[in-house]
Amino acid sequence: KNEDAYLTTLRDILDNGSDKGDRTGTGTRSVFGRQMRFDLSEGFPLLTTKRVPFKLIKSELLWFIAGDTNIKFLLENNNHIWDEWAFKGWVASDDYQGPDMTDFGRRSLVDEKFAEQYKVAHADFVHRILIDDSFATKYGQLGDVYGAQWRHWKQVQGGFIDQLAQVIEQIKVNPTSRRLIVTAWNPEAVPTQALPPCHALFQFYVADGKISLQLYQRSADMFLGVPFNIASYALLLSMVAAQTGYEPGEFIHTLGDAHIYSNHIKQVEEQLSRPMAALPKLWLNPDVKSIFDYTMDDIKVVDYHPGKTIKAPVAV
Ligand code: UFP
Repeated sequence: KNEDAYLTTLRDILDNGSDKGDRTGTGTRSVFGRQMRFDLSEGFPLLTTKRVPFKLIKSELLWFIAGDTNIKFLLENNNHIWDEWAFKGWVASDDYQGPDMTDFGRRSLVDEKFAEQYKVAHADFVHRILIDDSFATKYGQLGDVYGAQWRHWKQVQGGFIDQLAQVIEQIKVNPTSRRLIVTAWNPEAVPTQALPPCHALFQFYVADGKISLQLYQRSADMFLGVPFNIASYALLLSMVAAQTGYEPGEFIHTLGDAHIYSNHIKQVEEQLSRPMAALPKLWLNPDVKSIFDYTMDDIKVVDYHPGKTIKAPVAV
């Protein structure tokens, strides 16, 4: 019930996880292969044991659904969750003339003077994306991230596949299908990607008037990433349900490497000590007639009464 599935998995990792090194050099406690189930009839799974910023989840999902891969839309919505990936490209380019930003993520955690330089360079970058269209076109572009894979998957023989439009059409005309899949994992692209897709593949399932969604997430930052991922896919499921005429059933979150970073352990303990509140409700504007037509105002979470935010450093 509520967010139990999430909290139980956190506890499981703390108790049973292996200490494991990782790409970022931070170190993790990790388990392999877990599953969390959220029945959407019990409420919308936006965690209540800490505040999760739903606005960011909403704008990011609308950005994916639009097939957009340029951070400009996110910045216009005051959403900075993808900034680092675009910033990386900018500071590595010949056009960048500022102080050396190599390894900016880790250095800004340990070096205060550098952290200040990074803050200035980052603010300048964001500002230029917002005011300069040609700069945004060149340096706001993230390449093949979710929006591209969901809406315009590149075919080997040329042309594109709109996986999201196709899967929604298939749900409507062939709801018993066992092939209702959208994939983001492209082995040809992976070697060129700064961040290969974490949410690699999802599948829909229709029975008893309800539609469910299962996600396979290959790598799961349980404290910072996963609360976003749960809400994002629960929202996607709710939107697809609304557009295909089914009730939302379960969001099933299957995890590959499920980890807690070593610098998140204290925060996790804090969260586990907190009481759960009732889950909020989701409101979707019933007048919206296509998954591609939702705007920020058409999606709202109501009766959300979470505990305070818990801050933790992001591993990049
Ligand atoms: N991560 C998530 N959810 C996401 C996302 C990233 O948990 O939606 F984009 C985390 C998982 C991991 C890191 O800690 O980001 C990605 O690193 P790697 O590619 O080495 O798995």
